[in-house]
Amino acid sequence: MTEEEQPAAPVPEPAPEGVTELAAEPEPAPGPTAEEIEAANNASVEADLHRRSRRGFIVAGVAAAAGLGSWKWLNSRPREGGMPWPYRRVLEFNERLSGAIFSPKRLSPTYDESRVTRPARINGGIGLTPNVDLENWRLNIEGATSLVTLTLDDIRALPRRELTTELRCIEGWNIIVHWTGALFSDLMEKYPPPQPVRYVSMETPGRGYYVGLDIASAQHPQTLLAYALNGEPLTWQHGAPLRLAIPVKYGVKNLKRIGTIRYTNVRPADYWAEQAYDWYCGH
Ligand SMILES: Nc1nc2c(c(=O)[nH]1)N[C@H]1C(S)=C(S)[C@@H](COP(=O)(O)O)O[C@H]1N2
Ligand SMILES: [Mo]
Repeated sequence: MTEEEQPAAPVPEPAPEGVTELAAEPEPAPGPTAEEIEAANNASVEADLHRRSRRGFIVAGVAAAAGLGSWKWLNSRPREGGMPWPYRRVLEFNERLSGAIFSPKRLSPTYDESRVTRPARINGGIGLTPNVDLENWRLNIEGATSLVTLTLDDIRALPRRELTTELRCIEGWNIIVHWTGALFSDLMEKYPPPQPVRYVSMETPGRGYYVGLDIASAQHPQTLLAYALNGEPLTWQHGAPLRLAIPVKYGVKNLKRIGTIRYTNVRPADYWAEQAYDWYCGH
């Protein structure tokens, strides 16, 4: 339905912050209660979670909410952030759902080390240069309580983790790789942001390549800051001296040669999302 076709019923403007809304709202037409919408959504989630893509679900969710009441009812609801609240609820609900999809409980499969693909495939050199100055390389953390500048030894001092997992490229190939490194969550615990944050941004020195991560994926128990691949220190093509290994995401998010890590509440820019790939790029 287009803007012009919408019912003429006046749509109340949002009340200013802190002001109780007493304005003459049309007598509510019979419609579902917030609880009924929530219940209907929850029921459809359980049935649909494994069947639908996130995008498909947003459409289905809006359609389900719309189906419960009349269009008129929906559009006569007070607005929050410029849209009638049932839509806002569905969007918030979908945001919570993507949180559930990236639940820390969902582990990516791991493999016996004998299954490692040798040699590891090399793909994507954006933001990399052959002559990496390992002596002068530093990892900067922005958005922590104070500015943090770390050496590779600082990363090596964190508990050492090993993981044999799949690296999946969006171009359609997979290899099995063995990573050695520190858990991002251990780094974050040692150098925390002053307040909880929703996102982490990572970029190469000079920001030739950059990725944005939701905080749940960054803190996932398989997300590593890796300094070795298949038992050898990283070569420059694989992102020396330190790269991201995030097996719950496609290869594009596995940023090679991290220069800066930033905690943020604003969804960070992402190199391939800007080229119209899905921002989450989970699988
Ligand atoms: N800095 C940087 N990191 C990057 C890329 C890139 O172009 N530049 N490409 C990504 C892509 S698309 C893939 S599939 C993986 C490949 O990692 P590999 O070369 O170690 O196999 O790196 C990712 N990280
Ligand atoms: Mo990739």
